[in-house]
Amino acid sequence: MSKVLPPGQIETNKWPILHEGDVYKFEEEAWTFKLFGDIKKEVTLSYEEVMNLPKTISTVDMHCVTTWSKFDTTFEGIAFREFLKFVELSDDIKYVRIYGYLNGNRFGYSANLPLKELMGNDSLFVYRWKDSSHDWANIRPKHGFPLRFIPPASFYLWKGTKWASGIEFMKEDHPGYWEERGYSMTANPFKEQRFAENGSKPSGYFGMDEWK
Ligand SMILES: Nc1nc2c(c(=O)[nH]1)N[C@H]1C(S)=C(S)[C@@H](COP(=O)(O)O)O[C@H]1N2
Ligand SMILES: [Mo]
Repeated sequence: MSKVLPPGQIETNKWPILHEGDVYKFEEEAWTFKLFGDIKKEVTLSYEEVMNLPKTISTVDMHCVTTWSKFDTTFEGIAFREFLKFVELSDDIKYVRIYGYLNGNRFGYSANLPLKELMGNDSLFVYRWKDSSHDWANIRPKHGFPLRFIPPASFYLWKGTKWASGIEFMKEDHPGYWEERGYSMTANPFKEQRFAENGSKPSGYFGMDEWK
């Protein structure tokens, strides 16, 4: 694995916990995953339907905009592209927002990403992980159980929605939760795209930050 630390980042071997608001409480019967937006027919998948999709195992680097980077975490999950089987996308669909839980609202958090960057094995909705000091285990509720997105390493980790609830398909690039609050639409750690190019820098970083 290539170990390239993006500018302004510091390596950690722990997996910090960082998000806004409370931790989602998973109940299988109530859990659904929605595909919606600029598509003809909205699709709602049950937990069982999602878990029956083909699995992918992938080792990725994570780069958080709060300056920590963690290399070589291995995840088991469902590749983003698996969900495209359920929808008919017109050629002008270029962006998605990946939604997740925030303070009682299953769709309260979102992050926008370009569709074409998400077709590889490094673009995964994950539920299990391991690294050099941890054997395979489910990801903990605080990391987004039962399902959380991990973006390719060419995006800062806020694009990795925890407690994922669905994918919105879009023709134009619309900002997600942090992008609306002054963070970068494109978010490439290697180009240090931390903040919006135009407009004022956000006053602080994120809410909770636990180094475990
Ligand atoms: N639903 C949700 N997902 C979220 C967030 C959040 O506040 N809510 N924070 C993001 C941010 S800023 C980061 S850095 C990562 C952190 O993931 P981790 O706590 O598993 O390291 O989750 C991202 N996903
Ligand atoms: Mo973050």
